[in-house]
Amino acid sequence: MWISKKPDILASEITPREVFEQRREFIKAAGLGAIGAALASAGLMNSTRAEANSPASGLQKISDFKKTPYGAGETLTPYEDVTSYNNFYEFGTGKSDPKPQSRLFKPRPWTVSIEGEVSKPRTLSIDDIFKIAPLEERIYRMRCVEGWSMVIPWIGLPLASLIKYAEPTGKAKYVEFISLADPKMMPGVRAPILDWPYVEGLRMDEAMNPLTIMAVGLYGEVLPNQNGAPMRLVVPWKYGFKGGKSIVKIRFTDKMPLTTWVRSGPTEYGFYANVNPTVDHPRWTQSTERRIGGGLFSPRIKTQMFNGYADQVASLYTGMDLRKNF
Ligand SMILES: Nc1nc2c(c(=O)[nH]1)N[C@H]1C(S)=C(S)[C@@H](COP(=O)(O)O)O[C@H]1N2
Ligand SMILES: [Mo]
Repeated sequence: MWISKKPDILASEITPREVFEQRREFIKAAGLGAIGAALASAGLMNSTRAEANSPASGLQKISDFKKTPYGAGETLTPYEDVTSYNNFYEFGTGKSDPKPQSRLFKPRPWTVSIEGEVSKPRTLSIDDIFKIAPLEERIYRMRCVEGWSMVIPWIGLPLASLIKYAEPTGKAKYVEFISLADPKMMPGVRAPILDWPYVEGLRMDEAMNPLTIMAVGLYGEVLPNQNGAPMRLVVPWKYGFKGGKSIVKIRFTDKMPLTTWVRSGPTEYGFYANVNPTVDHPRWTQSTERRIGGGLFSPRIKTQMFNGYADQVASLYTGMDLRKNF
């Protein structure tokens, strides 16, 4: 994400990707030269997928989850890329900032308050949320708005389960997701980079769609801080910014929430933010994307309508002009 009125953010969104990739390529080249070639020919070096499947992060493992067919057959983005190339402005505007800057962030204990149009407002602990529904692993493409994408094995619960548990009233037409804004643990929040807290929202039917999950983990472990610990939204047919991180409040409303990016740049970012290769961002094409982790010279690939999930979600937007409702 970036916005026109803040040139520092603009710069940080464009340059770091190149710098970051170059540095990674350099590290790979340096590290995998002679030794890597020897190990590979001796069959001792596993593929990135196998390597990525057992992250040596020290984070708590999640063992009680069911694997689902969602996204089976996709090549996963290596764990290292998923957890070191991030957008999380509470921890800095550069893609490589969140990992080091969130080191001291404490995602536990954690409570989430459920309020607004519900039969009874309540506060849940993150452990309660783990128990609302059985956890599932789902492999989804995370599509980011600047033309890059990742394929991530998320662990989470269907948002629909959490919503049913929350018992919204008949007046609830939208759900608002509010992230933590703690200046003590989040250095970015001490600066007026965005209007804190970060706010996202979905229409109720989008929130209830079976594809939408509240993620609590990835790659078989609890979420790393930089990916939105302890709980973040994942909406696979929308641009990445719809996935609010480190959520502390879920509010049901009768009005469309004013989300952070719409507030920052209403002509650039819409409420819906559906992946749509036929509607360009005012300043860049949205018809192609680059898979992160494929190396500097990986070719751009064609972006699919609704990020490839059209069969499941196109009907949510029947009759809507997707140029106006971008
Ligand atoms: N609270 C909060 N949530 C956020 C953001 C943020 O800055 N703050 N960035 C969004 C954007 S622009 C993207 S692309 C995704 C990135 O998620 P990832 O780092 O896990 O890939 O998180 C989204 N959620
Ligand atoms: Mo993004």
